[in-house]
Amino acid sequence: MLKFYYSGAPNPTKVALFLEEAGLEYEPRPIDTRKAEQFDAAYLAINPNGKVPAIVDGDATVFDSNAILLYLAEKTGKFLPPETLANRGQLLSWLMFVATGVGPYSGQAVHFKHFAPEKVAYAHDRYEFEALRHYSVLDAHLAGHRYMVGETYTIVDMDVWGWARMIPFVVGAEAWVKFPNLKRLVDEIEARPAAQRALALKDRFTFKAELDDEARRHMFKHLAA
Ligand SMILES: N[C@@H](CCC(=O)N[C@@H](CS)C(=O)NCC(=O)O)C(=O)O
Repeated sequence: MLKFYYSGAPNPTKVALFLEEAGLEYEPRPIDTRKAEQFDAAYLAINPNGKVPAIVDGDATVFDSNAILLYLAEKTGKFLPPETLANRGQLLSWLMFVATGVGPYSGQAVHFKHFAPEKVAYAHDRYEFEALRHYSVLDAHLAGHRYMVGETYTIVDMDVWGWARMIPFVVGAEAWVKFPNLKRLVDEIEARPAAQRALALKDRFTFKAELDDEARRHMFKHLAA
């Protein structure tokens, strides 16, 4: 059975959404990143980048949430737009946009807003600005389209949901006022039973809650370097 290595963080949660939407059978394998389980040798053999999510599906090993979404969609034929070159171009463009823009800028915005041991105004402002700018690109696109690609619910919407649902934590809840179209999509997805099951997955195991010195040592390795 497909093994899903995950935590309750945004990138694993979008893969959980696909697995639940597609009704695929899978074995959840919790990786507690605050206890350094992402650096166990056995896990590094699956994801050499030492992050979640990853999957092992028979003899296929896939890491990085965006690669996993594309792999699973192609494997099942589910949650892809109608098969045209134009749709394929849009699908790849938006997937890469989330992978290289929305995800990393949101992650760094969270780091400098909530977790950095010292307040660095320049870094905080830059990443918050860029996270907001990326969300505004999504919002503008969704002003003219119900979904991100091809007017059907696809893996790109799941990909967007993974981070956009975290907007209050990333840049502050007041930002929703600026992104009514993105909020509409997030609310629509969040109301789906599959999304509720994906969100509940983290509660099946106990993950370490405290971001204490031990967790910081594992997750912010540059502090020791
Ligand atoms: N590009 C990767 C990023 C994965 C990532 O940053 N995962 C975070 C959780 S959302 C993680 O594993 N953090 C633990 C750590 O950095 O040690 C993806 O989209 O899967």
